[in-house]
Amino acid sequence: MENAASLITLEQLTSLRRELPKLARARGFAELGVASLSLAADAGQLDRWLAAGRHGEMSYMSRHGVKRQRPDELIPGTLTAISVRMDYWPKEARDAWEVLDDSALGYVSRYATGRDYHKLMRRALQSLADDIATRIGPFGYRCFVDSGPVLEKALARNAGLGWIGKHTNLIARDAGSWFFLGELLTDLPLVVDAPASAHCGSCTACMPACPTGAIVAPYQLDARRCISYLTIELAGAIPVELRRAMGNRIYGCDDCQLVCPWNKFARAATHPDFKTRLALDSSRLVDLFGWTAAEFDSRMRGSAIYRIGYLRWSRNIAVALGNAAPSDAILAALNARRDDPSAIVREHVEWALAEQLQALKVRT
Ligand code: B12
Ligand code: SF4
Repeated sequence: MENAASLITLEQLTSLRRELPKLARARGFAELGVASLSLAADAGQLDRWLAAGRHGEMSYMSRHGVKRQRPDELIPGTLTAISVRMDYWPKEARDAWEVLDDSALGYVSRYATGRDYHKLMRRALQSLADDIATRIGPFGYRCFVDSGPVLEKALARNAGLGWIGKHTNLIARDAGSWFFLGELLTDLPLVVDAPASAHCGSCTACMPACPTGAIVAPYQLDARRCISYLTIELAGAIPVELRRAMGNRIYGCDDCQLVCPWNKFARAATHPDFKTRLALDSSRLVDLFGWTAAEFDSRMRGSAIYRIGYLRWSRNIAVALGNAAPSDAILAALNARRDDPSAIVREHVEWALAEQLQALKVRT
C-alpha cells in the first residue's frame, strides 16, 4: 500500500472521521466503526484452532501464515481498519422454525435466500473508499468482504460493532447477529473506536442447540461438525454419523443464531438484493432435487448457492430426503437419480433410500 496519508492534514482527518458513519449509512451499511489492529489474543486462538485441525478441509484458513493475524503484514502500511456491517435478515421469508419442522421442505440459511452479498458489499465499500478519496485525496486501502485472510469478526469487535458470542458469530446489542461484515484496511491514522464489551453472560443457549454439537466449548467451533461447513465447504462425502442430525438443512445452518436471545433485537435487511427469490425460504425437497444441472446454473446464478455447484447441492438435498418422513414422492425422486453421473451423489442417494426404507419399516 502506497502511504499517502502523510499528505493529509489533521483537520481533514478529523472531519472525515466524524463523517464516516454517515457516509457508510448512505451506502446501505447499518453501522461503521474504526478498529485498531491489536489482535494478539485472537491470533493465539486462531493458532490453536488450526493446530487442532478444526478448519477441516478449509486449507485457505492456514495458507497465509501470520498475515491473517497481522493486517499490517498482509497489506504493508495498514494503520487502521474501517469495519462495516450490513443486515441481511429477509423479513418476508417464511418462519425459520416452521420450515425446520417440516421435513418435506429444504431449509436454506437466511443469508442465502436472496442474492449473493459479496459483490454488493464490495461495490458499496469501493464507493465508500472513492468518496473518502474525493474528500482527502489519494490514500492507501484494500476492500475485503469474506474475501481475504482477515479476522473480520475480531476487527469488527475492535471497531465497537459487537462482541464475538459463544457461537462465534459477532453480536450487536441493538441488532443481534444477522449481518455480514466487511472492511477497508487503510493507511489512515484515524481515531479508533473502543472495542465492544461482551454480553453473553451466563447464557449458553446456542451450544446445545447446535444439531451436530459443533460448538465444542464456549467461543470454540469445530468447523468439521458445523452444518454450514458440511453443506458449503466440504467437497466430498458428508460423514455418515452426522447426516441424520442435519435434518432438512440443505445450505448453511442458522440454529445457533435462531436461539440466541439477542436476535430479538435483529434488524431486517434494507437492501432489495436480500429479498428471498425462487421460494428458497421454503421449497419442497423433491422439487429442488428434480432440477437439472442446467436449471441449477440458470436459477442460482447471482446467488451465494451458485458457488457450491450442482454436485454439492444435490448431495445436500439427498441427505435431507433421507431424513424426511417417508413418502412415495421422495422414493420416486431418489430412485430417479440412482444412476447420477456423480459417484458422490449416487452414494448419498443410496444412503437416503436406505433411510427411507428403514423409516417405512418402522412405520408399518
Ligand atoms: C471460516 C469461516 C466459516 C467456517 C468456520 C466458522 C468459524 N467460527 O470460524 C464455517 C464454514 C463453519 C462458517 C460458518 C458460518 N459463517 Co463464516 N466465515 C468464516 C471466515 C471466512 C473466517 C472465520 C475465522 O476467522 N475463523 C477462525 C476461528 C479461529 O475463529 P472463531 O471460531 O470465530 O474464533 C474466534 C473467537 O471465538 C475466539 N476464540 C476461539 N477459540 C477460543 C477459545 C477461548 C477459550 C476463548 C475465550 C476465545 C476463543 O478467537 C477467535 C478469533 O477471534 C469468516 C470471514 C472472515 N474472513 O473473517 C466468515 C464469517 C465469520 N462467516 C459468517 C457467517 C454469516 C457464517 C454463518 C452464519 C453462515 C450460515 N448461516 O451458515 C455460519 C456460522 C457458523 C458459526 N457458528 O460460526 C460471517 C459472520 C457475520 C457475523 N455476524 O459474525 C463472516 C464474518 C463472513 C462475513 N464477511 O460476513 N464460517
Ligand atoms: S445464544 Fe447465548 S451464549 Fe450463544 S451467542 Fe447468544 S447470548 Fe451468547
